[in-house]
Parts: sequence; structure tokens; C-alpha cells
Amino acid sequence: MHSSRTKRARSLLLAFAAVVLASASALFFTAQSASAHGTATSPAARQYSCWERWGGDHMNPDMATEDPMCYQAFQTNANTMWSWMSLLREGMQGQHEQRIPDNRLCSGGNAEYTSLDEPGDWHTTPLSNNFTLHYEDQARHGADYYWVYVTRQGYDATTDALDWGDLERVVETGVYQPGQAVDIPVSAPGRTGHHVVYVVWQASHFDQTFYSCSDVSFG
Ligand SMILES: [Cu+2]
Repeated sequence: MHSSRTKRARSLLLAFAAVVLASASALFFTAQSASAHGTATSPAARQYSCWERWGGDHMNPDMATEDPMCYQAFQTNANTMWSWMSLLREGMQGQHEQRIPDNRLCSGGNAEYTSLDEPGDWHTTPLSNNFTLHYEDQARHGADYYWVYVTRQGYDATTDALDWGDLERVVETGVYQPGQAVDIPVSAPGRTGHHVVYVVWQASHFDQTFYSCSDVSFG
């Protein structure tokens, strides 16, 4: 009597522990996959650049004067930086240029990232007109394609939010396999000064698309 009751209690406990373990690992898996997508890291996307330079020191008041665009981004929503790898949209069916409105390109129309649409004196990466774009695919999604755009000469990133008409699409890649390094040669001749490199990453695991703006200075 007594021992069978103990047995029953023990097996209930085991069953309970199994459920807890299973849901904990499901949670862990979700957190892992959610935190592991990617973005352009060189030249660095706006949110990655702010995270890289200020993520470890984001309460520093000097940011307001030294790097006002990162400052406004942290003030608006610090998750924009903590989730630098999750600037994505789902189910776009390849209609990036049709479905992302002008002035919302840098956020991809994703409400968590609106501070990135603000024009201003974003920190730039100095580059020559022929450069290699490195994209970090943390999640090993692979790619159906990458589209790389560069702003036209005359565009002013400090006063004008990005429109499709400001851009020239200079690269359309083919497929990248999951785990393959993504280093894309880009040529953007005839440009000097502050420009924006805009990247569309169509991931391969399902219809999930990532957008990013990287500020560069040519010449
Ligand atoms: Cu993903």
C-alpha cells in the first residue's frame, strides 16, 4: 500500500520533471533561433554599428554629443540594438520594393526599428568604391539571394530619409548555402562622401527577409 503510493508519487514527479524539461528546452530553442538571424556587419548596419560601439556603454551621456544618431536610437528603443540580428519581415513574397514604403527602408517597415529611418549624421565606415560586403548569417539560414543597393551621388543621408528612388541596385547574388561565408564584391563607382549601402537578404529556410542600412563614406 504504502510503497505503491510512493511509487505512484515518484512516477508523477518524473512525468512532471519531463514536462518541465521539455518546455524548458522548447523555450531555449525558441530563444536561440530568435536571437540568431543576422545582418550586414561590414560595412556595419546602423543598429549593429551602434551596438558594437555603444552596447557595452550605452548609459554614457557622451553618446548624445559624440554620436547623436546612435543616441536617439537608444533613446527610442534600446531593443533595436540588442536585437540587431532580427530586423526582418515575413511573407514578403519578394515584393520588397512594392511593400516597403519610402522613408521606411532602413527599418524594413518593422516598428521596433523606426529610429533607423531617421536621417542624420550617422557614423560612417570609410570605404573605397570597390569593396567587399560581409554579411553575418548567424542562424545558418542560407540565402535565396542578396540584393545590394547603393545611394546615387547627390543623395544626402543627413537630411533625407531613404527612398527607393535614392538607390541603385548594384548586385543581385545567387543562392548561398547554410553555413557558407557571405562576402559579396560590390562596385559603386562615381560616388564620394556619405552614402548608404542597403541590403536585402532573402533567407532560404522560409519566406523571411532582412533589411539593413550601412552608412559609408567613399573617397
Ligand atoms: Cu531567422
